Amino acid sequence: MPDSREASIERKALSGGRLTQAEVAFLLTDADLHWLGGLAHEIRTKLHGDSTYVVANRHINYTNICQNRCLFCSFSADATDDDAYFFQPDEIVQSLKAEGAEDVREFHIVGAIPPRELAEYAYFRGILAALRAAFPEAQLKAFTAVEIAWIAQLAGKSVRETLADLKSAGLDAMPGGGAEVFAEEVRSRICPDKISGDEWLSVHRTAHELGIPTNATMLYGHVETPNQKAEHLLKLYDLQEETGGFQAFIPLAYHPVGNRLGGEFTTGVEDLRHVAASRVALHNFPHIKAYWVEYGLKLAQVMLFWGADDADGTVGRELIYHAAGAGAPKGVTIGELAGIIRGAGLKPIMRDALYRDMREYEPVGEDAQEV
Ligand code: V47
Repeated sequence: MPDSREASIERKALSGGRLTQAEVAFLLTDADLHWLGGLAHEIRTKLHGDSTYVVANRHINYTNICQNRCLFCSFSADATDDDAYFFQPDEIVQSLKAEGAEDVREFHIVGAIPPRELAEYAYFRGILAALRAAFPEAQLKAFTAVEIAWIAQLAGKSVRETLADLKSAGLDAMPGGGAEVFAEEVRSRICPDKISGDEWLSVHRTAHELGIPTNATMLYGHVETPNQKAEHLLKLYDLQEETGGFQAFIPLAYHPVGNRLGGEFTTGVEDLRHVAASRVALHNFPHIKAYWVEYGLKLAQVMLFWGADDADGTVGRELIYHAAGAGAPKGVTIGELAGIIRGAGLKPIMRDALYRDMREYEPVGEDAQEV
């Protein structure tokens, strides 16, 4: 007798096999939510037990001046807008020193696509070099594939040469932003000026070949179809099979406030389904993040039982989601995050940007709080 659809998915997800596009679309739409969550939790537990990862990190959004102006983005500005800003490397370092970022293990550095008149190649290299010199203990997870493609154009070099040079300046890893949904029909509606899905994948492939681990994302809840999301996840699955260079996948729920695209917030049930479906489809990715900034701390805590094993970090001062209507705090302490994990009966493990230097969180002069 042929496998039921659920049995076929379970077999592949638990013992290593590529799901079909129809199977992934089923997970994203009609699959029973408890069955899906149970399978996602089984994969998470097989990989990590009750370990749940957190990092002391800071988000650095070096500029919001962007020539792409994606319709879903509430963060970007024109150079002439009142809220436009552009930080120089020494300003970034000074403000981080002023707020006491000495314990930070990961800087997450993402900005925009500033026009050629404003930024030359040396500026981007300079951000990495300045942070590396000022915070030698911290790792630099910097620049999405979209930024890397633009920085290479500014440098007048190939993506490979540019990444190799940025690595020599301190680039340790790359974040997963800018992926959105790879399908051209979606990109032409929500981000027509952004690099294509294939170019995004190609930058990540090159990074992996150079020994730079990266993350991946998918922005859902706007104009996309389940099949387009399934295709997106499977392209990521295939690249991971080829290179093994992805560390984490982060599902990103679209936030509709303050942009030209408009629309609705996703529901909590849709969010649970997307995190769980990602865990099952991307069973070859080591980590799935519950990025609390977009979901809020309580839903992110629940996601730790729906496939997520990583609660991201303290974040510091997030701007992209807060411009788009996020209700979560802008940053939390490592004690608060650890308390949320312990409050769920799981074990908080401190990590660095490369998932090294792992140790269980112990409160130091700061009480863990439970949510
Ligand atoms: O690329 C922009 C998304 C991303 C909106 O790699 C929006 O560890 C929802 O990639 N509604 C940036 N999403 C965030 C990101 C990220 C976050 C945390 C960790 C990591 C990682 C990566 O935010 C953008 C875009 O896809 N975004 N505007 C919006 N209105």
